[in-house]
Amino acid sequence: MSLTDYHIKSFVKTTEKAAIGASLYKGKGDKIGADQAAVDKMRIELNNINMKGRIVIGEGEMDEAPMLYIGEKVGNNSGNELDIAVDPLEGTNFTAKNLPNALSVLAVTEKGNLLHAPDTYMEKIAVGPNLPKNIIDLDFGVKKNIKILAEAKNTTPDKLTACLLKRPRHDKIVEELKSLNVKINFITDGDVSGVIFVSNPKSNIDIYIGTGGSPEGILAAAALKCFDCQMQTRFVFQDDEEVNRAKKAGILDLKRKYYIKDMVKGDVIFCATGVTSGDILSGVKDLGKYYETESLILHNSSKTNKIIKSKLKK
Ligand code: VTB
Repeated sequence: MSLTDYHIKSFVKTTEKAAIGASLYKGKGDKIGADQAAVDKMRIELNNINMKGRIVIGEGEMDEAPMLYIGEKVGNNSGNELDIAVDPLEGTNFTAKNLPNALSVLAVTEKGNLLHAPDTYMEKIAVGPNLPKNIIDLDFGVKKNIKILAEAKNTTPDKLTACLLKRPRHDKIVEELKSLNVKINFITDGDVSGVIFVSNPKSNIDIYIGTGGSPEGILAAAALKCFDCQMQTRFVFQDDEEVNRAKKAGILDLKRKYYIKDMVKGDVIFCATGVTSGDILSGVKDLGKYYETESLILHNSSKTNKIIKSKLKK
């Protein structure tokens, strides 16, 4: 096993430090400052880890992001070759406005095992565990997916809850959900958490649907892989520039539908630390001499799935 306890400890410390950095900006109306603080802290921690790491999903292309850009080498250049997807602050608005569900997130695989997703939009659909394989499909459309899901869960559409980002581009999906009386749980941002909700019976979310950022899609896929959930995605390109970016990233079939196994191969570690308190995790607490953090740690091959609290000295 090449992703070990050492990696789990080191990577969770990375999201903890990034979350603490961002937490200093809670409610200050400065989403850029919050993001920058998370990026700075995350980068310092990543560079302490024994690995030959490479950022595959990051803050942007080399020319647009000075730190944690796609392709940036991280780690102390010893140990395994690893590929890393980072979202130092998922929910910059949440942090700036001190709203729930801001997280610091990353996922790690061995080199070559993460899809190099360009920073474009992506259609996403996801459901929880213990359902027949490949039950949902982006091409079925909303109504068919809902009906199949209700049948598999031995219930009716009106008993199901769908989670989606509140955006005008989702009006048609909302209309179709309403026509079946499906309950809707809107989120304003943060579709990494939105997708992960399907894994958690306490969240009562049966299906996640909609279009959001593709970097967030890959991170969510990494988490769902560890929960044995299902997800399907497809890139949405808005112009030629985005198509070129995708081609540069090695995407040949632009209309391809991706399953989790196509986005995240082999073993994976996923870590998320709460910045503001939310449905999955508590946010960073300032305890005077210490910060207390809460993190979700998932590791596919060791079947690790736990939430830990840490105290970090100031
Ligand atoms: C999502 C969500 C992000 O962007 O991907 C969303 O996860 C999609 O973009 O937290 P639009 O805001 O353009 O709809 C965020 O909400 C912000 O990066």
